[in-house]
Amino acid sequence: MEQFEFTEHSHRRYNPLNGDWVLVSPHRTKRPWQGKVEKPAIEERPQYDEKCYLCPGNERAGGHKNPDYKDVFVFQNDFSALMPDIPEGNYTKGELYKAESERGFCKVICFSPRHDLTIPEMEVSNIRKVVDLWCDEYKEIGSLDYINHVQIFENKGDIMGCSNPHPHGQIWGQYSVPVEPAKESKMQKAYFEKHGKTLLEDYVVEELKSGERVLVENEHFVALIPFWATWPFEAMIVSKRAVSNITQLSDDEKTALADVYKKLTVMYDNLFEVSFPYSAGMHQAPTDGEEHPEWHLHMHFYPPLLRSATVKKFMVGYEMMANAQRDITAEQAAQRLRDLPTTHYKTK
Ligand code: H2U
Ligand code: ZN
Repeated sequence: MEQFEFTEHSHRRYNPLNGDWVLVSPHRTKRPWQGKVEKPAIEERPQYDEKCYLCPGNERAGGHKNPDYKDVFVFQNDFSALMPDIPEGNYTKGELYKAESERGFCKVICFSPRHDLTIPEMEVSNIRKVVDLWCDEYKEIGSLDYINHVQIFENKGDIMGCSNPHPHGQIWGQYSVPVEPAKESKMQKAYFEKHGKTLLEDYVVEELKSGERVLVENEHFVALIPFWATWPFEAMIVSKRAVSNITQLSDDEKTALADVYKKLTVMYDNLFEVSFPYSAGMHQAPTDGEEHPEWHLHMHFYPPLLRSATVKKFMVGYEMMANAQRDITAEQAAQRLRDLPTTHYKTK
C-alpha cells in the first residue's frame, strides 16, 4: 500500500486548543468546479455617509448622537444582547431543563471616523488606537465583579452578518465564560499543568521552526493558519511571549499586534481582490480575579470565502451533523496567502 500523504489522502486533524477534530479531504480540490465565479465591482464608499449610524456626528437608533470623534469611539450597544440590571434567577426541572439568568453588557467600537476604511487600509498607528481601546475596555469591563469574561470581536462583511460597512467591532462582557473560550480554558489548563508552559507557547515555537503554515511574523506576534483550521483560510494571530491577557502586553507588543493585524488582513483582501469578510475575535483569560498562567492571548479569524469573492464555504450537512470538513489543506492555504503581494490591491 502507498504511503499516507497529507496532500493526497483524507485524514482527521486534532485541535488541541478546543479538543475538536476536522476532516481534511485534499483530493477533493481536484474536482471540477462548475459553480458561478463572479467578481463584484469595487465598492466605492464615501469618507462620510450621512445615513451611517456609526459616522461622527450622526444620530443612532434610540436618538443618541455620536460625538465628532477623531480616532476611535466606543458606546453602549443600543440593542444589547446582555443587560447589567436583571434579577438573579434560575430554573430547573428534573435533569432535563436548566436555565439561569445571565448579566452582562455590550458595547460597539468604531475603529475610525472614516466610513470608507477597513483595518487593512488603516495606518498601523491608527490600528494601535484600536488595540489600546480593547485594552482599556478589557480592563474596565473585566474589573466589574459580575463580569468574568470579555469577548472582543469583529464581524466584517455583510455575508458575516455585519450590519454596516463602517469599520467597527463589538465587545460583550458577561458573567459566564461562554462555550468556546471555556473549551480552550480547559484544554490550556490541562496542558499547562502537565508542561508548566502554555500550549500556544510550544505550538508557536514548532510553527516558526517549520514555517509551513506561517503567514507573517514580526518581533512579537505571528499570524498563521493553524494545523487544525476548519474554515478554508482560517488564521490565528498569536503572541510569541506567553501573556494571558491584553493588559500584559508591552507598548512594543501592542504596536506589533496592530502591525500583524494589518498584514494578515491585507493578505486576505488581496486573495480575491475584494474586502475579505470574516468574523474575528480575541481569546484571553477570564476576568474572574484569578491568575490564569495557562491562558495565552490569541485572535481567531474565521473567513467564509472559499474560491472567489462570492463562493463561500457553508458549514452545513456533514459539518452540522458530524464535524468540520475542509478540502484545501492548511499548508496549501498558507502558501496561497504567502504568495500574494504585501501591499493592498487598492493601492496598486
Ligand atoms: P454588527 O455590524 O457586527 O452587527 O454590529 C453592529 C452593532 O451595532 C449591532 O450589535 C448596534 C447593533 O445592535 N447598533 C447600535 O448600537 N446602534 C445603532 O444605532 C445601530 C446598530
Ligand atoms: Zn460611517
